[in-house]
Amino acid sequence: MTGDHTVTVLEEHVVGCAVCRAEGAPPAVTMAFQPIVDVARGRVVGHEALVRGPAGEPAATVLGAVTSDTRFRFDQRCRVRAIQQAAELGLPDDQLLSINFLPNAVYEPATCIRTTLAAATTYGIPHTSLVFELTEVEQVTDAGKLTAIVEEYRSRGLRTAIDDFGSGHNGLNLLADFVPDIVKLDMHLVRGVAQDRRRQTLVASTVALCDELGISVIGEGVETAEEALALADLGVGGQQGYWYARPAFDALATVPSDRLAVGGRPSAA
Ligand code: G
Ligand code: MN
Repeated sequence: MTGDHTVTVLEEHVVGCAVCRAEGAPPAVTMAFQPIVDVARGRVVGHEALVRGPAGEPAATVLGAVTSDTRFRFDQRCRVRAIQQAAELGLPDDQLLSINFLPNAVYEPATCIRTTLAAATTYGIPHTSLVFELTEVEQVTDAGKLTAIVEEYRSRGLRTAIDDFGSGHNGLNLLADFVPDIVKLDMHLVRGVAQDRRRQTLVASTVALCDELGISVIGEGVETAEEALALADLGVGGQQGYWYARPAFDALATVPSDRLAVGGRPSAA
């Protein structure tokens, strides 16, 4: 398939980066895509690319096979794959493509982004459609580098998000170092939010502080109508989770129309 050939060419063309070129082959990956809904506008505004093994193995299995000798190329491979597959599945120009990245796998921001942008150009995905999600699995070892990455990405019209906000290493302290475009609420805050005053307080406070800083909020892992409605009432404008659609491989999943918002609130159907 020409797509695979192009991925290999792009990966080998990790322009000027000796770090990537020196690494061994990372594990093979494929991507599943899960839609992100804007509940006020009642429409899908983007898709998150979620890494899986070639036979659909879960993300944890794939990530577990990444070593310190392959992490830079692994990160590059995931970005290129996500862009290639999203293009093949017909991502519309006005929808975002959200890609997870390992901040500690960025060696030199300007060089590391070049392969990603080359892939976007090759596959016809507008650079401004790309969102980079900073995952919480690793502590960012160098806050100065993180700021440099975000500034480099922003100067190229790309968006950044803090993933799993509230869990692991992705807490308030990250916002002290840089302001992303998007904060994604960890699903632990979302689970049962409709019945839980404490979670409601945490979500409302996060929305308020994000409003103040000009950051959009997306709730992750929304599984029920009650969670969807409670989040909408708390001002969480973006939502993602099994309630809307499960991650899919063969197509960009659609969201049943009765689950899209009506008048700023998702329908309870
Ligand atoms: O860490 P990150 O948020 O990028 O990963 C999200 C993970 O959660 C993915 O592996 C995805 O398949 C899974 N996921 C997506 N939606 C839901 C959901 O509604 N409930 C649960 N339990 N998991 C979800
Ligand atoms: Mn993510």
